[in-house]
Amino acid sequence: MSRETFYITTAISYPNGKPHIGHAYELIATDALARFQRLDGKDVFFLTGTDEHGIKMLQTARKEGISARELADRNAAEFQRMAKALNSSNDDFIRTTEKRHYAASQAIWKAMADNGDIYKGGYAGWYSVRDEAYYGEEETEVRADNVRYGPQGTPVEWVEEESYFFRLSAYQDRLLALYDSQPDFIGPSERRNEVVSFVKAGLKDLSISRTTFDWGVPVPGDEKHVMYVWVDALTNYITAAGYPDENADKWRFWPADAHIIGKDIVRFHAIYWPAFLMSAGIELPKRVFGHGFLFNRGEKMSKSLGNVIDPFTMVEHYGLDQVRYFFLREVPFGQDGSYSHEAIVNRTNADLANDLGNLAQRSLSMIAKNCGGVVPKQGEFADADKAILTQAEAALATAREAMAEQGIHHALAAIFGVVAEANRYFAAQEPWALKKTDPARMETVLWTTAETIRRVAILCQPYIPGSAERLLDLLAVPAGRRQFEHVAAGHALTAGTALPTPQPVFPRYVEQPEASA
Ligand code: ME8
Repeated sequence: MSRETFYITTAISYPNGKPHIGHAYELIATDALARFQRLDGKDVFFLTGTDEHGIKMLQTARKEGISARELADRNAAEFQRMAKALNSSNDDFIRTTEKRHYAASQAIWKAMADNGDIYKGGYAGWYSVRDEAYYGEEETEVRADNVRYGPQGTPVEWVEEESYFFRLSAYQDRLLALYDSQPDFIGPSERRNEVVSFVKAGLKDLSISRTTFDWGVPVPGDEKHVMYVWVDALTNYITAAGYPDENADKWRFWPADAHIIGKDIVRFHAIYWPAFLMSAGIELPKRVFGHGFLFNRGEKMSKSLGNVIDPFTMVEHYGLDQVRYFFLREVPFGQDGSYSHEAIVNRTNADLANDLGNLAQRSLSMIAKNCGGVVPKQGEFADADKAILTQAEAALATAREAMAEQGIHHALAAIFGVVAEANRYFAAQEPWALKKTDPARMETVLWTTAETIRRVAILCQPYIPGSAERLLDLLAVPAGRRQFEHVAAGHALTAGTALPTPQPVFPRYVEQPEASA
């Protein structure tokens, strides 16, 4: 029987600059969501990539005295390097300048045109180069600096050109019916409410081609025009699934289960994208989730790092799983969050180094010293043993529910709730004192602790994959027994299994003396 599929995407990033922390955040979160479903037995396709067309790319390239393609090549390589550095498990990396993407973009254009939804007209309006979007006059304002700004706070200019239009206005009722019949289509609910009121206010037809530059996908049949960058950008999600070849192997993944994007581009994904797909007769994605924005709290991260730190420097300095853990645990997914040196150090030292790391190191060292370096024998369980083992097993169901609605921080809270409880258990049972008074009971306590760590480590894999793998190695858990189905008691540690020498997995962050300037 074929497994259930799960298709998840990030936004595709503009490679007009190097990747920043916001890009890293989105990729880490989406990676955790993808890994979770893989560990839960699904057939997963996880896509990320770069959005390489549009006037913004051209302008940056001109400023740097290179071609748009050179700029795209250089920075797309940086985005790919970031995906590696973050241990992202994406199955594909799409670049919108690829041939396969031109084919898909032109195919969806033709399908929309065949449906009667594309017509030629003239366009004049307030255009923001930075947002790659036109705005209505009422959405703009002239500020004290005498410059007109759009709703995202970026400058707009008056642009007039011949343009093809998409009949977005014809989709108002169908979109409202979609939000109504599929309340989960947009998350979190604040984002949903914004979109619903925006659409209720009425939709204007959308200008979807440009003639003032040629850095884009040519409009089929009228090559003087290139497609508006958002038309081709959104299409990336079906390009990677093999569109327009509906017999492609990857087409089984469409419709996508979730598009994970930032809150600033929810409108494009929850209004334009479903309207394009309806017009082209293609199934709609199941969910669009807009996460929050990350802000540096404004303080210095450290003297040696300076204020602006890129994802590479951050990972090098704090450690990859520390960075992943911090963002996923600290920022409620869907809300804005801030980061600072102090917050990263506090969070990772408390949860990873102290709670999980110390518990593993202390219990495994005791096993190495007192149980001959093999998994100890569990005797009869006391209530306290049963309680912690049950809590560890139950964390899977809690995490599953939370992850199904992108509640990444809720899942981690449940898992690290088990870790906190296991620490209380270990302290209360005092296995070191049992060594003399009741060695059999000591073995049961150590077994219970190690087994709890096994369950927790399996559950931690989506978030801190490298460290979770090292913990599972220390417990000699075979590679084929690390899926979520193996959290269950039936796959528990077996007494007598030889264990490797314990090694600390989570180093404590120690403040380094700052070099004097
Ligand atoms: O919007 N915190 O590209 P992009 C969190 N090419 N997320 C952030 C962020 C921050 N400070 N800054 C940006 C685009 N993001 C388009 C997408 S999709 C078909 C086309 C998020 O490079 C942003 O919200 O500006 C978006 O989801 C992603 O990073 C890429 O942003």
